[in-house]
Amino acid sequence: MAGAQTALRAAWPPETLGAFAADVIAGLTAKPKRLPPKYFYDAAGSALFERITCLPEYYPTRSELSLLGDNAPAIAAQFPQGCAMIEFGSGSSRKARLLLGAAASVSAYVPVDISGDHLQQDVAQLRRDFPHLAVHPVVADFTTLAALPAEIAALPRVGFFPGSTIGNFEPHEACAFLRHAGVMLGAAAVFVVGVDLVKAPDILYRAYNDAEGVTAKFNLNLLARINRELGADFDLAAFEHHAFYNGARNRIEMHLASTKRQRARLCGTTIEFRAGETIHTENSYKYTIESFQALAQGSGWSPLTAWTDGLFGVHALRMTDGG
Ligand code: SAH
Ligand code: AVI
Repeated sequence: MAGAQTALRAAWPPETLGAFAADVIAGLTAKPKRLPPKYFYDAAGSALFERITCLPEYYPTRSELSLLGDNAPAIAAQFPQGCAMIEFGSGSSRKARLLLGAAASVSAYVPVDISGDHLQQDVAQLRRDFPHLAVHPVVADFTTLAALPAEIAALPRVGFFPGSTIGNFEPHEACAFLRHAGVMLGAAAVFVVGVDLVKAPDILYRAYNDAEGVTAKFNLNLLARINRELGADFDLAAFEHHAFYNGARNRIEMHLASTKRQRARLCGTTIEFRAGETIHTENSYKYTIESFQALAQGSGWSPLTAWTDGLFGVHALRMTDGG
């Protein structure tokens, strides 16, 4: 361990390592070990997430697509004429297409995503399919994004945050993000947020432990990415995907569990693992319609409408005056 401490000091300060390396070293030297879920989404991780959305066990995408498809005209009716729609964590923009198809009021679309290659590919197709729409992609971390494209400065704004990506925040972070989005979207903005519902634990368990093992690959890709980009030597065969429902906290937890006592090297640092020790890679919080509305209200947003099929909720919120 003394060697690891020395190596760790040699690798600091974090600004010399880049944000990814710094976050990985900070997370893997913390107790318990953890990694930020935003790093799942390199090109390989984004492709694996797209496969997850098609799995029979992963109901959230099917539910939300059908809620958006059925209610797009009612949702679009809330949008001001000539508005810009800003989507946070747009992925394939598949869900935005449903709203864009129903909302002639949207004149500009700003997909924001951390996964740059994925975003550029989808934007090219979107421009072909919606030739009258101005599309301004932004490759950025939406939690720290300070400014939106200058081209939409004069337009009223609506926000779109589907997929229950808000569930990947701790509740206090979700509150901070909703406030941050409120500042970016401006007074009287409408915000459409997709949120997965609390439900029977066995349905949740299966959604994150699919029979084909795609979610396991998505989880393990985080270590594969660290090997690829930071030259680490994680033995992927010696880590297992663990996902379970933590009922006390209404969240699915994903971990990578070390199957044996082992060590890995990255950026001059040695990380030691006990047999069975885990890296906590993701939380996916589940809300009731009411608990999410309470969170939104405490974060400067008034609930307008919620559409649900009993599995998933799509919420329309309006910025609370002075919120
Ligand atoms: N909205 C899509 C994709 C959800 S997956 C859907 O509903 O199916 C989560 C998406 O958010 C991914 O595309 C990922 O790249 C992006 N993402 C995750 N964390 C992010 C962050 N901090 N900043 C920007 N994008 C992020
Ligand atoms: C993007 N996010 C809402 C997904 C979720 O369900 O928490 C990510 C995911 N993790 C495992 N499967 C899907």
